[in-house]
Amino acid sequence: FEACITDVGNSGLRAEDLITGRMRPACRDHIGKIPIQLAAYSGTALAFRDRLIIDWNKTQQRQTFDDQKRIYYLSLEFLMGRTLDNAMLNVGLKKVAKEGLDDLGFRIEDVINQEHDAALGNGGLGRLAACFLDSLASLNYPAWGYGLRYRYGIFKQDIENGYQVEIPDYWLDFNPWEFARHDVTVDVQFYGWVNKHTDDDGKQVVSWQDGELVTAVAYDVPIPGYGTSTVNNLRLWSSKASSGEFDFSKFNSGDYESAVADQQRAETISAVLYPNDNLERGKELRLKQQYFWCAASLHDIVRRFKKTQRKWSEFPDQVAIQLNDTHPTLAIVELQRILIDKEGLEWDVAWGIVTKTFGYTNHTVLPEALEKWSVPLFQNLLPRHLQIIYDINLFFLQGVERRFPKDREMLGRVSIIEESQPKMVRMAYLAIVGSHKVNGVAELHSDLIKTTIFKDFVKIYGPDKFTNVTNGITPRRWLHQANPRLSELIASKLGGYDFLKDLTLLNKLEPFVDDKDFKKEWAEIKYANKVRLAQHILKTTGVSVNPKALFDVQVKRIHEYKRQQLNIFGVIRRYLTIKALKPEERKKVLPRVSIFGGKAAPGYWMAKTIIHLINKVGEVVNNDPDVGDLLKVIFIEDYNVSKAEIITPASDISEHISTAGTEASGTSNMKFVLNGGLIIGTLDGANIEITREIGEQNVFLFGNLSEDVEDLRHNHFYGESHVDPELAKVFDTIKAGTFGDEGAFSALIAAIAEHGDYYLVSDDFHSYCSTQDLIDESYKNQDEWLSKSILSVARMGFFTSDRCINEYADSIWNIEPLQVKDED
Ligand code: DL6
Repeated sequence: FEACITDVGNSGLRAEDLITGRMRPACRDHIGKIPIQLAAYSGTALAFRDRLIIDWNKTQQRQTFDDQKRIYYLSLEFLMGRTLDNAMLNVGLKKVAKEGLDDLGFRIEDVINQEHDAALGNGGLGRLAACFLDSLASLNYPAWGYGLRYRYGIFKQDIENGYQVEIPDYWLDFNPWEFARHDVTVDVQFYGWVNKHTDDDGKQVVSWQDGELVTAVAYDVPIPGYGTSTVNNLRLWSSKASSGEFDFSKFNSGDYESAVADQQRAETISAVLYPNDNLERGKELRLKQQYFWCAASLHDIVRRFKKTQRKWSEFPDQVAIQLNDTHPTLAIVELQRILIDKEGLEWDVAWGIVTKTFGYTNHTVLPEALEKWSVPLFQNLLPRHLQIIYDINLFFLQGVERRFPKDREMLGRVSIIEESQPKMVRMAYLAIVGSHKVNGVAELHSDLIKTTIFKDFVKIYGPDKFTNVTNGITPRRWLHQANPRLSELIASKLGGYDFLKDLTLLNKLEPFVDDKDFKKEWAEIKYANKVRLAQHILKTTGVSVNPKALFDVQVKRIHEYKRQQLNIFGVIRRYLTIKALKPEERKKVLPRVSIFGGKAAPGYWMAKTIIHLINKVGEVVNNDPDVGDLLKVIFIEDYNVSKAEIITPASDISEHISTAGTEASGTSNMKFVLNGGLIIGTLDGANIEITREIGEQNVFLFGNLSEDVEDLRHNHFYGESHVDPELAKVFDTIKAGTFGDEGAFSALIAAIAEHGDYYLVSDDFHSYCSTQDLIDESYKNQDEWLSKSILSVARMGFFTSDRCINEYADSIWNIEPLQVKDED
């Protein structure tokens, strides 16, 4: 089979060649032994891969020859999803592939569905990185992504008896989109000790000695741009034992375990993605992953720069490195180490180069997500880096002291080292001190970081170091690929697909808002997408849902701050309301399907309890004859990128209901609106800018504002606080055992009723429910609903990740796109 697919890939044959037998007879024999759909997938993928390789090579040559400044995007997560469909669309040959596959009796959808998602990410942060890669290539920026090649991506989620069960996701069985580069390796050092001595010229020499070496092997993934021949590179590092690999003498003498232990320990580094979203746990292996990846990437970047034989002072003119959150902050320290210990630069000269090179993006203000590492752990694993961090801190604090001599307390507040027991390294502070720009990911979030967690740093550096780049999404995947019929309809009105490269062109749809035929087609497409989702739901859950009902969707990681509990409590209230109606009154109720999806971090008990409650409510509601089609509650298992591509185009309303001030941006809000779904949301993250762009009349807003959150929390503890009466009824219903063992949900209720309701579920419940009632009323007027839907899409131009990347390029990276001629 391997030989067979390699044959197809290497020879440039097309999908049909695989099936019709333009290949070695030996390969043909294998066809009978593998599922034929998978064979068709392999053939198609390898044929497209061949095309990409040619452009990829040309792009790399062009970028090297041109020698322009490059951007290196360092992210521990790249949530790429599937590649084949995207590759076919980006190179503009999906139609050809479809026809070819049709002729051979295959449905292109079945072939596409053979691919395993590349799920090297947890949620928004990783998916943002994937959208950015698409935009960087589509806009012809010379750019590389650097990440880790986890053997296991985010776990697969099964639901058993209503509970989440985690199954390993081994995604590498057959992955045609990566190229092992055994010729590109870096030895990365851990542990050991630091030797400082003075050489014969009286110069201090520092070297990091002994310890353990682990080899990083590069795996390259081509990233094709849309409508361009640019194919950028994503380099993922895999760990293996450094040379020597295997101690055969130990093996032969019977000491099998220790013979393989080194090898296994090394391979463990890139084995698993940590499955936490917005939560850091401080485990040594995680720090090892971070350093392993930063060291390998920095080595690679420096190696490439040195080939140009430029002076070190030119490094920041050639290299921009963006830190996707604090996970890659060690790259700052590693570059400083390379420059002073290996290249012999003076500290200040080196530090000037480092700080001009890095930019840092903050993605959260949640305290539990802000990374801190214990000093003793650092000391043991990375002794030289800890010394450098102490020096960075010393010089930084000296500067602060000079500027603010009267504010002694400030030194403790901004120190990179927290004087706790044990002492901790505050990675966000290190990232700020080592970067020339810090950005948040939506306006509110960028303001909040300046006024809360990084307030002192604004005083120290001035406001200009802090900026905002509101997130965006790629319209190629999230409109054209996920919703081809809507994309086609839009193209038919705008005279082509240029909007996929300039999303602001969508505003030309506004005149069609009263066009009856257009509206009819718009509605038909939404309905067809809902039918497709209903089929998926039936197949995967056995529950039949009515596509004419209002589809209400909340799909994202399960987290108390994202408030899926608010949603399910609202669903229970709805259930109670329907039950209390007389049969003739029920006829007036608008049928609704409440759809949930998302993973809980395996150790996050409260999030798992929320999943459990959703499933238990579903079991009761979906089987209650009094309710019938009026309400269905669905939990879609194993939510991932490819499921999002089915779910997003099918929503009528989606929920973005985090406690104000907690969701940095959100990006699914953008995806849903771009697909003609309306949203219910709090004034949080990018909801605010979406509202500004599309108009308040097109968004269902509710809830308290971020500026009131602190006072409300304070009141819960020190003032009058009570549970909203409607919510209290919901709690009584749960406590009565309506949804099974009431004890299973007691912690969820207690968090709100007894422990201070940190996420303000009770405070927002009334406003949430009345807004949901308003949604029911609005949906009944389909004509008006459609107008809102069309207008919203027409005004979503701002939220393309192309705009976002151009902003980063201009205001942070100072890079230019490469001119690409057609004949290139
Ligand atoms: O910026 C991408 C994405 C935002 O859209 C979400 O609002 C935010 O929660 C997420 N942040 C994280 C933080 N994790 N860490 N570290 O995932 O980023």
